[in-house]
Amino acid sequence: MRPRTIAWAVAAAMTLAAAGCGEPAPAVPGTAGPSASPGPRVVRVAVTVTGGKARTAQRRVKVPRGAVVEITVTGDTPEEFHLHGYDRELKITPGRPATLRFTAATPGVFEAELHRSGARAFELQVG
Ligand SMILES: [Cu+2]
Repeated sequence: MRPRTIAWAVAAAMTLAAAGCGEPAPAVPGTAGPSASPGPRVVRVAVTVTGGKARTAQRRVKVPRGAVVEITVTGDTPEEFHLHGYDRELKITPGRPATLRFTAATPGVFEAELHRSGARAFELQVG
């Protein structure tokens, strides 16, 4: 008798723990399925960065699971925008809006921050 179930449990725990900054996020499958509703909802978030400070209409953006999220970031200095959890990044060039588009398939609260200034942009709440 070999304790194979223990190895399984350890592997599962390690998978769940991998959610930190800079670590690769688990693959997020698309939401399109045979019973998908007529077109996903699109939620747009505009972020403006001036003087190292990020401004958004809401501090916490709530979206339903499965919605398409479109984040547009405009900055006055070179920046790096990072959405944790989904682990998506945007390189910001001064004066040029950059857009990130993805399907919010994973529920939870995810922090969006700017790496150069260290400022928190907003929190994305899915589900
Ligand atoms: Cu980060």
